Amino acid sequence: MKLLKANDDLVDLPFFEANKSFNDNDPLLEEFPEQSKQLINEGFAILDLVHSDEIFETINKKIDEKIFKGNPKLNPKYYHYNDNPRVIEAWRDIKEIVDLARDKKVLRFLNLVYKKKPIPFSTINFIKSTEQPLHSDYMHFSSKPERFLTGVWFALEDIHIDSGPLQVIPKSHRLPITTLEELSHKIPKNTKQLKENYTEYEEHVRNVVKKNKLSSKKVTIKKNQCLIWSANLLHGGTPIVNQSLTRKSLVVHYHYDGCTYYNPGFSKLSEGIIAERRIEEITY
Ligand SMILES: O=C(O)CCC(=O)C(=O)O
Ligand SMILES: [Fe+2]
Repeated sequence: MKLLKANDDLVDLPFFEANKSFNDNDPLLEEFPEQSKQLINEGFAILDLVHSDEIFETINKKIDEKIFKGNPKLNPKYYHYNDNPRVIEAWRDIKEIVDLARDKKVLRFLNLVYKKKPIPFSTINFIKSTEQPLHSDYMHFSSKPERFLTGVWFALEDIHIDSGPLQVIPKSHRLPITTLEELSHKIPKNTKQLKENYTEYEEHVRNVVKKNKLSSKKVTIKKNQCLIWSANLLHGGTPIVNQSLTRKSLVVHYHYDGCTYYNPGFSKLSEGIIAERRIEEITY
């Protein structure tokens, strides 16, 4: 598989993304021996958490109330691949989501891996599979220096194999970052053009996976576990086999202190166009 490109701004990348080894006495290796290895080599890691059952019951109840009785804030329609809602930024109303986004173990792990303070800044809640095609979240949330982005997918119930679990492509985090110019795209002028670009990007990802003969892995983690993926790891929601099954989960995205954040869908770095993004830290 083709690894990082020369122009992938190797300077100042997160340590593990630049293929540098951690010192033997680095607290990361002492505190998280398995998970650090997994993240470095495979691009994702699974952490066990220690919350009470109550927190999951409360979040699931409040999300149901938002969806069925309230007026939930959703991702735009063009980022939905079925009728299942993607509820965004529910942390503003549901304190227990902040508890998960600021989970001490998750923050400690990310801090040790990236050597910068993690900043949770976005949440999405799901009750069923999105069936979203493979993609990297770095196509949505980019940073300078590059690759200071992590996604954490919290299982809010035990995930059933037939519910359309999340899939990941192990080792795909090592692939070069895909950019608008690489796909010969223009900066979109409206959401229709944005969607067209994105659909081509999804096709590009399918081809990359095929060409590199990469395989996919379904993630059936349990309540009180979370899956952590690095910036460029390909992942998506698999098709639902049994429509009666839910797949309650929460994604939190983290950037890191002291970086610049930008939206790559509206940026062209070769022309010096960077669509900077302000982020708001998720706190109480
Ligand atoms: O949970 C899923 O099906 C995919 C979610 C996802 O990829 C995301 O929100 O970034
Ligand atoms: Fe994603």
